[in-house]
Amino acid sequence: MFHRRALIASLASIALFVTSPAFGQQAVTENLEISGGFARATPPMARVGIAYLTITSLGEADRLVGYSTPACNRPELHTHIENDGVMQMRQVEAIEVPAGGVAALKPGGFHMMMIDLTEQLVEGGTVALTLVFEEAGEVGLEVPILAMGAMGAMGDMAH
Ligand SMILES: [Cu+2]
Repeated sequence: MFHRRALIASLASIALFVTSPAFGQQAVTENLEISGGFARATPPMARVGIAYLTITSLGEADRLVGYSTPACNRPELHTHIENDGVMQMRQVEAIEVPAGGVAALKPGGFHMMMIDLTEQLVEGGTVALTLVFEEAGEVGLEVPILAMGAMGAMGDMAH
């Protein structure tokens, strides 16, 4: 009985998300909440784009192991490391979402690198992302394309 109520409650929250006028920028699973996502606009001939989002664990740990998007041919997960005072990007196998904690993909840190773009990312548009988690499986959402250099709601470091 309790289980069924919980199921109905979670279905209701999914319905809320789908009918939201905000392009489904948030996604919620049994264990994860994905919010604050955005991509940065690119110049016309750019080959590479970048997207950020925040993944919150509602209980269990999980790992973001990849993603796909129609916007590029080579989706990679990256981090930034400082090497002799120079910030460099490095591909990572996965991004850990700690139990009950947050994995923040944000300027200066972890990010989704969209290599070999199939289209220009135009400010005001959206990018469809399918995140792939070790436990939660595939989670789809659509993130807005903000201005070049956009920092998002809580960014405070340069890319
Ligand atoms: Cu990168």
